Order: sequence, then structure tokens, then C-alpha cells
Amino acid sequence: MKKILLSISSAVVILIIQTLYSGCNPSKNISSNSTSLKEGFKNEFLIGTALNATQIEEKEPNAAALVPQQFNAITPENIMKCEIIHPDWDRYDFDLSDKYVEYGKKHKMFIVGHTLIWHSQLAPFVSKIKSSDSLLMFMTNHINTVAGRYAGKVDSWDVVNEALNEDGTLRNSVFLQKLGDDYIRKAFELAAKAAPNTELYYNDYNIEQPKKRAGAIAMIKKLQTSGTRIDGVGIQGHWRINGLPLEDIENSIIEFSALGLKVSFTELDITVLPNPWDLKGADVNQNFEGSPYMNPYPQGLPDSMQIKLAKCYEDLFKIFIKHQDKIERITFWGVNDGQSWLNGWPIKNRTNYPLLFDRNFKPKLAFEKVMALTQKK
Ligand code: 9MR
Repeated sequence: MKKILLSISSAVVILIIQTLYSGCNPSKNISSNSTSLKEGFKNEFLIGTALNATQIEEKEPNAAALVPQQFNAITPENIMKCEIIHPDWDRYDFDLSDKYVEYGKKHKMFIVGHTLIWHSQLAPFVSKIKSSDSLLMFMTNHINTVAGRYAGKVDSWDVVNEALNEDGTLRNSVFLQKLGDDYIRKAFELAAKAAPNTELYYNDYNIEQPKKRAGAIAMIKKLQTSGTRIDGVGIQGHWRINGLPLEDIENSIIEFSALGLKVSFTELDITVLPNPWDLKGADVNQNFEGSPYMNPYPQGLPDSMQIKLAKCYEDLFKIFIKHQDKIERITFWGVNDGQSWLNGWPIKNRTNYPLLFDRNFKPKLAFEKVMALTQKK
């Protein structure tokens, strides 16, 4: 009898340990019947991810399975940028972008075009353009050809990307220098003509911050006053585990939406690593590569940080759910931690953990916490 009681009680203890462990295991497999992000939020907003070339070509089997299971919107991380899609004045390369659009169509996803006019990742020939007239011709050809090709196929274009400085003034880009501030209106007008049924977005980082937000609002109002169509604003959402600006994020949703625009979070990720700018007098050009202080988790994220990251995502999604009527889409900047650009920026060769899926494509605690909110709605 004593023996039976002993084995029953040890079985109970094992069961309790197993239950507790599975409840906080940061990397569980998704069981085939557990709901997905896209299902969980289907009544609130689209859930998107950025795809790299390998994923678009479905050469990564884990991503090929996970992406359609979890996401109903896609953004091309790089392949629609000028340097790839329009490498020379009169040469376009639509190979990967055609595949990207086909991928989205096949999986019935919301397809984002990223991005038409951006000062970065321009093809080298653009910086050699001397006259304003030629730059305007480049912009016209580029938008007509790229947005025109995917008219009726791409659902939303990031028409202008990152045109603002942190203080809300216009960035001194090649476009501003040669075309003046009217280049933004011109870009939106061209996109509206080339892709009449596509949503047109302004997209930028840190525009939840008060000064930059005020600059964005002024720019958008100017477009609206001139009768130019703009449909949405993309808050990129590259944030940090320390000091997530929740109040600014909520205020931004409210203020951008008050302009009559859709709001989307277009490039969401949360870095867990120390930032060189947090160090007094530090300069990104200083060499931090190989420094254990700057790359503290090469072997895995400790549970305490996993929990902190999960809390950040939970707090964010609570705000998103609260303002679901104003939000069109939440897009993560990458499918899993291994793919994230944050492993290479602002310091190369680090191990970062900014997304909901780990390097083995398994859901992290942050995923569980976000999904748990879908039960409480
Ligand atoms: O994730 C992109 C990375 O692979 C590129 O090297 C980088 C080059 O500028 O661009 C990254 O994506 C950027 C996006 O297009 C615009 N917003 C900031 C993103 C992160 O830098």
C-alpha cells in the first residue's frame, strides 16, 4: 500500500513539473491545432512578416511552412528596393519581385510594396544624376514602371520612406536637394496614377516620437491640403527592450488616425541587446565586434530576458487591440530571430532575439503571451 501511494505521489509530482515546464518553456512546438497569429487577430488587423529572397523562393522549408500558417500579409525585406529592382537607368530586374507577388497571390496574402522613394539602397547610378530634371525623370520612370507593373497586385505601397529627421524637419536627401520639398507630393501623385487601387503609405521609424510625429503630421496635412491622396501611415516600430515608448505609441495611433489615415506597424521588432548609443560618448563607428559586453547572449536568451521581451510584446499588443479600429496591419520585420537585420546592426555579428519565433522557427514565450490576449478579447 505504502509502495502504491509512493508511486502515485511521484507520478503527481512529475505531472506538476511537466505542466509547469511546458507552461513557461520559451520555445515550444506549435501543435497543429493551436491557433495562429493570423487566426487569433483576424477580426482586429492583418498580421504580416518581412520576407527575404530565400523565403520568397521557398528555399527555407521551415519558413515555407511557418509563414502561410501564421501570417496573412507580407513585405519584401529588400528585393523591391531601387538597387535591386532598378539597377540601371533603363534596366529593371523583376525576377524576385514577380516571385514575391506570385507567392502572396498563391497564399492569398495582403501584399505590401516596399518601397518606391527612399534615400537609401538606391542604385549607384542615381547618385550620379546631375540635374533636377533628370532626377525627376528617374522618379517618374521608376514609379510608373514599378508601381504600374504591380497595379492591382500589390495592395499597399510604402510610397515614401524615411523622409524625416528626428526633429521633424525634412531629411537632406538627394530628392530634397534636387527637387525641393515638393518631391513628396510628386511621388504620391505619380503612385496614385500608376496604381489607382493600391493604398498609399508614408513609412518611417521613430515617428511615434513627439517631434518627428509633429513633422510627419505637418507633412501629411500639406499633402491633404493640396488634394494629394495618402491612405496610411506606417510606424516602423524598431524598438528596444528597455524603454518601450508605450505612451507615445498610443498617442501616435490616435493622432495619425485623426488625420483620416489608416495606421500600420510596418517593421516591428524589439532589440534585446545593448545599444552603443546608451554608452556615454560612444560612437557606432567604434569597434564593438567580438566584445562580450555588447553581445551578451551568444548561446541563448536567459529566461529572465525572455520574460521581459514577452511582457513588452504583451503591452504593445494590448494597445494594438485597444485601438484595433484604427489599425490596419501589424508586420514583424522578419520571420525568426536568425533572419533579423538586428544581428548585424548597429554592430556586426551579434546574436539578437527580437521576434516571436526563435532560430529554430519555434514560438517563444512572447508568442504565447501575444496569443493569450486573443483568448481574453
Ligand atoms: O532589413 C533590411 C536589411 O536587410 C538591409 O540591409 C537594410 C539596408 O538599409 O534595410 C533593412 O530594412 C530597413 C527597411 O527597408 C526600412 N526601415 C529600416 C529597416 C531596417 O534597417
